[in-house]
Amino acid sequence: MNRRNLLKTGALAGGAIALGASRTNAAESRWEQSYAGPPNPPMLDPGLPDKDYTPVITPSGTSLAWKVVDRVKVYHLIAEEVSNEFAPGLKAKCWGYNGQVHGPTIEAVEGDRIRIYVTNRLKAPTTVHWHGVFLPAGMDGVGGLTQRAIQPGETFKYEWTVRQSGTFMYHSHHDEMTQMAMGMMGMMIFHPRKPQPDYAVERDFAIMLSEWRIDPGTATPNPNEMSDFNVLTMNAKCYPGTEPLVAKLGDRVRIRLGNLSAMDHHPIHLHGHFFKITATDGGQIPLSAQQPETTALVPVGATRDIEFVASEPGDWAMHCHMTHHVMNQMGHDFPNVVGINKDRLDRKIRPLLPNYMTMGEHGMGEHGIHVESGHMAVPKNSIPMVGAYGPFDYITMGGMFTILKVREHLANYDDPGWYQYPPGTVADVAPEEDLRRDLG
Ligand SMILES: [Cu+2]
Repeated sequence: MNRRNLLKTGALAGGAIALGASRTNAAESRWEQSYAGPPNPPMLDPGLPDKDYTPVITPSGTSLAWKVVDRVKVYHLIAEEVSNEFAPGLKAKCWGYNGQVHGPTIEAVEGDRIRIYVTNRLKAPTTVHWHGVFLPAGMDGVGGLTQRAIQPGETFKYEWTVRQSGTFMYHSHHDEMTQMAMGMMGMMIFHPRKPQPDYAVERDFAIMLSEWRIDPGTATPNPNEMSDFNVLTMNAKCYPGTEPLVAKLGDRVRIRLGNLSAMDHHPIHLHGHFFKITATDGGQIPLSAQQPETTALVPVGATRDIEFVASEPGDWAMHCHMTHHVMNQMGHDFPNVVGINKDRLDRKIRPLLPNYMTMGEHGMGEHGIHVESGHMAVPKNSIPMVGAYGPFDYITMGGMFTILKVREHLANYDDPGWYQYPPGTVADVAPEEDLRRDLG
């Protein structure tokens, strides 16, 4: 039962006198219970995929498998070391769950009784906290406060009845700074038991935003970093490693964004469409309060659901709008050389460092091209600071960048490749006759 229904069925809706009905509702609803359902929700039969809900898509990831034992949905999370490829050319030893970084998306349905076993195969103790979730305090997973830590080799059991719907997250809540920097997090989606008619979408994506410090040439994230993150990821991938979001023209699309970065909020910007932010990890946003946006700021420790109709064919960028968050392994401790002729400097340094090349007199966009064309060596296990070749030219973005691919015709939702632009619809060199006519 969502908040609106709770209001409708509660005594207050019927008791409101005509004159002050809206004011009474507003005043009362400010003090509604701080959870969507009753305190002891009835346990319902397990909600089933494609019958009670449409499973979400976790680009570059999966949902956690479950089985039913005596009407209870049973899940098994295994915390362990996992080698993660952030993008071709960059791998690191991270900590994740069930062989994945981040952990698989956990899906359930309002009213489900869920039992989650957590096995710790790390060498360090850990716990799992269920972020934004209403549950008995002893299931909250805060190391030291609500439970003792799960020691290496131990398996703990978490169990509660799902009394809400929406987009949530899970993450380690023991030695948070280290364990979350190493990747120990995942998305958690509860589908409504009786969805409103407008809940259904054709494409429902879940994306976790996070940030890492991995020095070029090393293969372990550095959890001690506080400000200078150099690998910015969506589902633990940085562009060009991110999987595109594919939609058919006219599809209703929901993107569930979560942010468990150590230190940074991310304004996620979508090209070619507007969307509405329909929910946070606190619940649904009333229709009357949803405004059209093209950028959703996702603060650390929060989720945002954005929804829109994929109404324009094309390859549309979706990325964090902080420009340093669409860079890969960028260092920031070098002088500003924009506009400086660096040839003399390079000639002086090359006898000492044969491959030396000062970068940046025309900006950083050229860096990836130099690397890919072999002019410039990068350390082993590192990626160029910027993106990859696109259909026209070099895409000078890496990091927290992906592509929404909207197509008129699709046989399936596999990556359809680059968009084929209708003739005459691509910006290009202006023809002489146009220049004469319009600017002459
Ligand atoms: Cu960002």
